[in-house]
Amino acid sequence: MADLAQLAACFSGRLLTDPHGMAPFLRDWRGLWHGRAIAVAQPNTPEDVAAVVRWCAVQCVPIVPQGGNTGMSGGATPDESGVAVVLSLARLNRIRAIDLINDTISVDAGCVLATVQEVAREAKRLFPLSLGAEGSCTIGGNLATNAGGTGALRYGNARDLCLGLEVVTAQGELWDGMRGLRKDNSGYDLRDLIIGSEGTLGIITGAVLKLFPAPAGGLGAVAGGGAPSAALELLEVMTERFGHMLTAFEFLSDACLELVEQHVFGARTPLESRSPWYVLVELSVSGDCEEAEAGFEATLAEVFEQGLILDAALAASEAQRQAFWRLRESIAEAQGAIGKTIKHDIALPRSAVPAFLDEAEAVLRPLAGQMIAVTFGHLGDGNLHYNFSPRAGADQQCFMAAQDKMNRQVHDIVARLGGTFSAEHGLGVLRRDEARRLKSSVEVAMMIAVKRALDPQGILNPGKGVA
Ligand code: FAD
Ligand code: 2HG
Ligand code: ZN
Repeated sequence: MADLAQLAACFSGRLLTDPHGMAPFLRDWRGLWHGRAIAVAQPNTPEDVAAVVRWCAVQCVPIVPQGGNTGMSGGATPDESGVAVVLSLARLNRIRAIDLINDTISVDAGCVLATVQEVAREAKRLFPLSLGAEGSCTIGGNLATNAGGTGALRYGNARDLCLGLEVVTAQGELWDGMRGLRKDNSGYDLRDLIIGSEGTLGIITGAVLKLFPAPAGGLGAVAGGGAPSAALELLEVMTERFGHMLTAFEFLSDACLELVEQHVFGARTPLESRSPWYVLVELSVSGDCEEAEAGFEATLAEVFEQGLILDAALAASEAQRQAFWRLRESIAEAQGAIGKTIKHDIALPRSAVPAFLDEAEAVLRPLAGQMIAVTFGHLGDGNLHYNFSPRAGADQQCFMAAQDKMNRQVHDIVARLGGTFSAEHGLGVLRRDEARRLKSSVEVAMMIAVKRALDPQGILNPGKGVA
């Protein structure tokens, strides 16, 4: 039996062992996964994180790193065995430095994403990672999952926004890789190995992040259309006309809009008519906002004339633009409000999206009486959340029983069309078995070799990810 008094004495911070205090750390936000742990450690500094890991390494105690606990794949929840320590990074929340000449910000891993965005804004810069959970998720969690979000079309995923990392190894050593370098070919890229590894290869304690010029303004429009292929044609037009000004191209079906209108207070479509799908298009403007707005409006009118869209609304104010975003960002919450959810986080070459939607609909048609498709996502990145909810009155357990088979059916179509079953939320426990089924044996073997080399005892987030 591990000596928790010894653990408590080896670091500064807080050690929770009472069931009430530990409870929020032992379940995910959807309530889909529940686990047990011997303790929740909340160290104050990177050195304290290293001390906790050293203690765990000596005792051979598994560690489950946790940031804001907003993950979608169960990666931050311990298993039922009750032998792990949950290692919360939330107290590591200092902004360490901002360098406006290098355009970088150095932060502790437990900094909340919205705080980093705000500090950048105050310095007249942009930190462009943006997602619905930004008020609670942490930079460490964003990097550990290589989060995408709504700005990835223009600025890339979390990986593309990170120049350096500070990491505690499985042996409890602190690696200082806090380099603000845009070029560095001095060996294997350990930073990129840790990013996206979901706490299975090392614990991120700090990061150097890229900053960008803050745009002078933003323009947002919601447009409705018929066939999804028209949404892709619209994307092509917007890219040709506006290039780098195009910062988001988000997709939602009418079922999503209905859900949000029903379950999110004050949410209302800005459009006069209903359409099978909608896109939320955002342009960021650095020069003349009025000229850009006129060009945006003229383009929307043109594509309407061509029949690519059936209706459109351009935000007339910043408040209206925010209201458009609220419709999009509230889908996860609205879907949660009607019960259990089957989620897919797939990505395809954008050109293959219409074929995927047709094929998946045909394969899943026998289930249509019991469940509603809630399809939305980051169409600009080819990333769809091809989700399902039970129809009103349907048995939730029966609904969830369909999950594994449905996952396989959806992922097989995705694989055939050259896509991936895991785009931005990570594998966690949700997609671990699918990773083993769908990845080549060569790829899995290389991943297992990396895991064994960096974490030979297998104490970092065991049971999560492919290895
Ligand atoms: P956690 O949930 O605490 O952990 C996630 C994983 O990272 C776990 O495996 C955990 O062990 C590991 N981890 C956490 N911190 C560390 C660390 N410091 N070192 C090593 N490992 C660590 N994701 C997107 O990509 N795009 C979206 O648009 C998006 N929208 C979302 C909207 C909502 C409403 C919600 C609830 C979630 C959304 N997500 C989205 C999911 C997304 O993965 C998380 O919000 C975020 O990236 C996870 O950060 P976190 O701090 O909450 O991590
Ligand atoms: C989003 O894009 C998030 O809103 C959540 O990634 C996706 O709820 C989901 O499946
Ligand atoms: Zn998403």
